[in-house]
Amino acid sequence: MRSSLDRIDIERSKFKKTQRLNKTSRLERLETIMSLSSILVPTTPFEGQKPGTSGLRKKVKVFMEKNYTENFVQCILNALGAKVKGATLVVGGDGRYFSKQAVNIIIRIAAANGVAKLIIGERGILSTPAVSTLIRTHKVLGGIVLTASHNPGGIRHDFGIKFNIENGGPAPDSLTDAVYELTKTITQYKFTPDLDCEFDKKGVQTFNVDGSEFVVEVVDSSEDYVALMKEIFDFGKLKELIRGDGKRPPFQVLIDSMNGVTGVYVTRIFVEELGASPDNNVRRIIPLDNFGEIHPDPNLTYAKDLVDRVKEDTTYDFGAAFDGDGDRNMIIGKNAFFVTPSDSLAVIANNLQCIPYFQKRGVHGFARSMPTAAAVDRVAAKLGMEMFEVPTGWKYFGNLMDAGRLSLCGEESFGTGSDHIREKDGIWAVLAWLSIIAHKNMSVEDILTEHWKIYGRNYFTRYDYEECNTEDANRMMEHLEKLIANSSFVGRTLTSGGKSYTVKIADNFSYIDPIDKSCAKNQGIRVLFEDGSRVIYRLSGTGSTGATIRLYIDSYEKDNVTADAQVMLKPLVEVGLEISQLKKFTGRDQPTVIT
Ligand code: VG1
Ligand code: CO
Repeated sequence: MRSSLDRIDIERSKFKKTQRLNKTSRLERLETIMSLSSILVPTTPFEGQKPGTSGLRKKVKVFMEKNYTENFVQCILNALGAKVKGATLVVGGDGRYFSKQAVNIIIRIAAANGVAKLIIGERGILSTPAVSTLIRTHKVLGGIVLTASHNPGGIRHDFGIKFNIENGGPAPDSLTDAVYELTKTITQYKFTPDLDCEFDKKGVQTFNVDGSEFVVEVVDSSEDYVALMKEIFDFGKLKELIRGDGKRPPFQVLIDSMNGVTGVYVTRIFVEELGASPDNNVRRIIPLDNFGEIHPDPNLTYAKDLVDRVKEDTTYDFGAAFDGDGDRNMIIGKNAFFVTPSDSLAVIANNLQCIPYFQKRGVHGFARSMPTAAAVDRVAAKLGMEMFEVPTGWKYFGNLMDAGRLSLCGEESFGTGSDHIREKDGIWAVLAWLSIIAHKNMSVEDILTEHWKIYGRNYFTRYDYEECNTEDANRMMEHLEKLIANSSFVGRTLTSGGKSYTVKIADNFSYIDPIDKSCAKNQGIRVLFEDGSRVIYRLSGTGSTGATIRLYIDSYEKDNVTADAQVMLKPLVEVGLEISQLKKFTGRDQPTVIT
């Protein structure tokens, strides 16, 4: 048995060793033993800490208010209950303004609540898909993701916090509802004020907090994620595609990280692994805490810069962009030929055999969010695959994946992913597309045209009216509710631009999870027409100011598949605006974003 004096000696020698290590190389394993005590800090509730479609998003200044972030983090831990003691959590985000302060707050609150270990991305940087990967590979209780995703960053813009559960996916409604309830009554949070912990470099630090060991492991932001991508895809083939292989010239890609977190992963995967040129094949790959003052949202409006470049420089065969936290993707082909996310999902579904992961594991069902165009449904029907329609938000896919009934899913909002993790995954989607291109040896446009010839085409567009007056938006939704409740609405025919649409079904979408039977109500007004076309109205759950109205238009054409999308969709858009009286309620005659 060692005496306590022996133990003190051991601690001392460890401490000296640490100091030596600190002096010689801060990159080396960093070990600190320090005895610390936690305190209880009195606080009062804040209004409105209600997580939306994907976490709590507010202006940075709101998160900076005294105790605002602390309250919310404490409520997450309270909602998890006894499981928190001795647990491990992953922490990281897209590196936007206020991330480092938030990581420090989380470290101090987690330690005080008896969390045993935090796994933190270097400098607090982890893409949302990388957080999901780490939770799964390390088999931990969950992760705290610091991001407002595609919302702009910087001191004047947005910050966000969300919690992901054990399976790596966003917390279900039951948990976020519990967190929200707790935020209304919180009176104190636990805090370890003297805990100073660096997370700029890889290494392990050990602390003693209230007599228990508390470990912080700072990990490389991309290591586990890159390893996973290498298991899923054939990197040898992808490298041949990008570099050219003697028979084929290099397939010229332009990958745009939009100054978001994916820069870290794009550098590792596309430049270092697949041999893409750092000068010509990638852009905006240094993550900036304000995203260079752009809106890091990969769509035709906010990624116009990429679209213009690919249009101007016809040597490019392919372009892709991601959002701030790396879970969204946009795909374009030569001359900036645009692939709608709904079509992207359908094409990937139709070609999963090009990807080694699915060759090995088989394919077990597809899903899409309700407003996503139904193109993938046609692929599912042809392949005899189970097909699910869930509410907006990635959290609704998780249970189906865990139950082994879902392999591939997507949302019209530029989200695509598979059951390799429990988040949508931008880089994965691009690698999936490149795998399909390498396998089929066809251009993006030819792949789409071939697909439409087989399945017909779901022309799709989404009109966003951002930052509307909240009351106006609510009144418009109430008007729609009343309208569809009227028994004469079904059967009514609406005409515009020489086209007529007869209402077949109209409802407010609700969903019962097939696995845990939980029910999500009021997920958006659907108007479904006799010919299979659809108009959908929802209020966004990710904004931080006012209300954003989303109008989704999905129009199916069996034969006329290569017409101009905006021309094809105009009549149905007009019908959608007429039904909702959007202009009357909001005063808006133009959307702020069209995708
Ligand atoms: C939007 C999208 C939704 C997506 C969500 C989170 O939600 O419509 O499809 O899952 O953002 O994406 P809403 O409620 O604003 O329509 V992200 O990239 O924030 O994680
Ligand atoms: Co995102």
